[in-house]
Amino acid sequence: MKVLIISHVADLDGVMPVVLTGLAFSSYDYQLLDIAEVDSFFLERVNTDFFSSYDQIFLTDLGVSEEVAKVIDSSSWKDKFHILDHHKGNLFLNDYSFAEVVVSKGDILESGTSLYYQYLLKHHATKLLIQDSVSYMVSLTRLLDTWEWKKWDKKEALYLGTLLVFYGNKKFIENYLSFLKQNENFYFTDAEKVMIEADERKKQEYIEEKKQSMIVKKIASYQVGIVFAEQYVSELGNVLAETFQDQVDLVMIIRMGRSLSFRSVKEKVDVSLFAQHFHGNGHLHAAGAPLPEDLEDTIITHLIEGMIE
Ligand SMILES: [Mn+2]
Repeated sequence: MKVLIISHVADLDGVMPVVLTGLAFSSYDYQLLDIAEVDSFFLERVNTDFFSSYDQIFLTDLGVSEEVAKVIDSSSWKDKFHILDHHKGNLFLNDYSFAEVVVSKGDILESGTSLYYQYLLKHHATKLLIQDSVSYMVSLTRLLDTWEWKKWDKKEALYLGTLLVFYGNKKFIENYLSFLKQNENFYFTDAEKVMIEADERKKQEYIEEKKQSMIVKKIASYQVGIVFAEQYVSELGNVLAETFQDQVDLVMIIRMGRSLSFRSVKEKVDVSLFAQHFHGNGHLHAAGAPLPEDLEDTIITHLIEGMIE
């Protein structure tokens, strides 16, 4: 059986499904995409034999637009296709037989990884998949992605996210595939512990520096704290939203060349709705949006126009 897994490039919850795929199936390809790339990935291949060459196709921690969902629905391979996602903006996809979009079950917030793991246990359980080390990594991923780690102060979840940045997606996948095949229990190696500790210090400095550079603007009736940042985006957004909750309703992080991130800690501020102003999507207190394609060009042009002769 040959499997294709398409998942979110941006974080642990997107990358972990690839690791799970490697534990469940012997033959698979993977593709990690940004939200803005998903639709064109399907549209460019739907009229070729690309998808029909696989026995199962999974899309995790991501959704497609209504337009693309319709195209897939009339394709010959729709019965081999499964979407497992937890973004509330994608709930409309549940109208299609191939999608399972679940934000929460009872009071448990789901994540792309946790939903995919449940699916695999139900339909493709292997000895490896049911190991403690695997279910533990899945739970850390869910805790990180839903920011529930905070409730239990489960810092290991954060540290696993740190290791993903440290290794990079490809190396992380290779590393944990072999780790999980050899270890029934999860642990960080001594080298990883040293790295995590050093990174914790670096992160504190980075966050302190960004606190000083936040710009506040009123956007669509909200006071928005804006920063440019490349690293620690989720944690930074949450720290800023918490630290400045008297001044701002939400925080917008501009990650040049990548995306916009929105965070809030206020009960009444739904950043997934705010993100829609920027063609984005997400959850109540954490959302994202693509950047305009011409943004970098616009900035460069602006700089050149401002040049002194
Ligand atoms: Mn996710």
